[in-house]
Amino acid sequence: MIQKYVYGNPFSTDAVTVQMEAAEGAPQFGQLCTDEGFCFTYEMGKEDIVYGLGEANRGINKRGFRYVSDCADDPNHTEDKNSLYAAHNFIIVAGKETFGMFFDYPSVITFDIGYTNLDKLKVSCAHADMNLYVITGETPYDIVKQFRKIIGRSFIPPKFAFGFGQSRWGYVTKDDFRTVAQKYHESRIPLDMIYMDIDYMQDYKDFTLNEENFQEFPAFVQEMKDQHIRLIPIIDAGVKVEEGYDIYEEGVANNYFCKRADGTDFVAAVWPGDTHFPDVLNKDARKWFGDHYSFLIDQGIEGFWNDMNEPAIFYSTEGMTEIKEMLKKFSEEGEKGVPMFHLMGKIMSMSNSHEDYKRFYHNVDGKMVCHEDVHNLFGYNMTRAAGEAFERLVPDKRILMFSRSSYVGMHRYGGIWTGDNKSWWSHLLLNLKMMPSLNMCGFLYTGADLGGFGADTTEDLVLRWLALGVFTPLMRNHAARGTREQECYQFDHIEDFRSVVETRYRLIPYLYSEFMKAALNNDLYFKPLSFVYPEDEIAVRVEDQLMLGDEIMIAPVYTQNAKGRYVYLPEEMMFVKFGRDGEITEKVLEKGLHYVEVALHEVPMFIRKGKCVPVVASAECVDDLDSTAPELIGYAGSEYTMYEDDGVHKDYENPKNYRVLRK
Ligand code: MIG
Repeated sequence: MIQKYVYGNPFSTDAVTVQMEAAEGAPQFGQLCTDEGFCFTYEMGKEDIVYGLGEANRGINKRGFRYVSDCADDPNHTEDKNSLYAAHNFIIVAGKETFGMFFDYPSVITFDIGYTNLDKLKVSCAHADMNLYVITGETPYDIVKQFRKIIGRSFIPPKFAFGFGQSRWGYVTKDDFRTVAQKYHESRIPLDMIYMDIDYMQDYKDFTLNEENFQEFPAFVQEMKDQHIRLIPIIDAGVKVEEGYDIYEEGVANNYFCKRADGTDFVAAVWPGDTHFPDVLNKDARKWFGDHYSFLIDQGIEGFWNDMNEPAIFYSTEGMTEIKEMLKKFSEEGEKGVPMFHLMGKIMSMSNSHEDYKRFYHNVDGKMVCHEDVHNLFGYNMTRAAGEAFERLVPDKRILMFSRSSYVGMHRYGGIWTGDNKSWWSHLLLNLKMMPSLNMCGFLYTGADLGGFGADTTEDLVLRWLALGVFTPLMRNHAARGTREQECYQFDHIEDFRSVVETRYRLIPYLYSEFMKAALNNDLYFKPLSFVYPEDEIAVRVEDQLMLGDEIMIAPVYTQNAKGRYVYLPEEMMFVKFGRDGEITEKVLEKGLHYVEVALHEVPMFIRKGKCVPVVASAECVDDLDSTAPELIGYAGSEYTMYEDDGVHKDYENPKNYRVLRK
């Protein structure tokens, strides 16, 4: 059952798509106070587990830390960080009492989950203006499904988006892209997408192409498609301030940019230098910005990634003026005028500052709303601008879209990549832990930068991380400018990479089928073990294994120099290893703890007792996969219902999309 409570004057976020009457009285759980801001407290049982929060730091069980929904462009995801790029304010308390809560609040909100006091849950924010949804149910899994139902169907990408993608911030010319395609081809490693980072634009201007490097772009898009490669360009949030640039001129003329209190357009410096932010909370501006994606769609582009949409700000005009004044004072009066640590502090804190978020406004149905009060909705609405535009521009076709920043509700318009991780083993594990939480909040098409974005990677880290990426809907290798090159062909054992990536392609019919079932039924693609084995006291605390779909469990190796790992089996399962040249080894293991050996080129997975999984031959790309007669691996006598469609159109409800395969 779901009850909605309304406090004060909530901003309408459109996160929830179902109309609900507000309930009288107070939620049956915990204490709620709206005297000074909003505060919800709850005394957790010693054994309670808290799930949720989607893209957030730390574990599947969120207990023992403080998380702050405050969308931030921070590329250092160390263990102490409270905020990442997203705001997914849905939690489930499971134990003594079991319930879910969605705090539909568009600005900064803090979840203190046993941080200040070991057994206290405290959720608080500055204003008592909120829609609060309280969900009760038999199990956390049941609660998640109820929540998913009220927030609407998750974004469904085209099928090619289940292929492997290569990205790097640093591909500049057509030849850079051609080289990637060619090297993958020569290495006989499947590839479906190459991502275009900011250098494809002219001076980092949205909806432009670099004039020198991308002449005759449609022909180039076609040239790549002839090699079964789709180009996926990035779109940044800020629009460059430059006279004569059409997007800038249109935005200024129509008041489509975010404004200062005095009505002038707010200026934030990002990659292009000074920019204005499209006011994506204004319906007209949202339509205008979204329609511009047609610039690339018309040239053959079928997918995008939206970046810098927290929105990231390097500095604002106002912030820079303050720094200049401090510097002037420092040069005139020295330490006495401005202590050095003060000056340093000011410079260090000028990016992504809430001082700036207080300086600009959105026009929401004619009302000026301070960005600070709706900060967490920007990335959501930028991606919504695109999603709504795709519905108008190409209503029958699916377009790939994923975003860096997000809020619940955005899951209907796009997926997520989890931003600037590092080439650290700990981030491979963080990637794994984040996946089920993201699913709980509606984000199914998700993945991390495989191999790690920042810092120099190593061959074994990329291989182990890809072996996890085999199972994440978004499987993309991406790295930052200046770091070690990490395309699969950059390393000694190309054949190892081939085995791992080919395993992905062999499993795509299954992974796609499970993804589609999850999307169409508001279900989870990744689940914690506890959702399937709630009675198993060991399983409920497992943080480094996941259930995928209804058939398998995954347990990737995430430790350097390990020959394998320990795996806990809550029931008998078939241990499957994908090796070289299509080789598959199978071994039934009984319930309990096992050490399994996994070589660097192998991909391990576990098939649940009595289940089977379809596997096909690998191919160069998704479009070339032949799924007419998949081989079934797993338990004899079992069957699998496979979902399959053309992967392009939206004929989701057709019963012909299902067929039963028997082993
Ligand atoms: O300030 O476009 O997260 O994936 O490569 C960095 C350059 C901007 C951040 C994204 C990353 C991308 C990078 N961008």
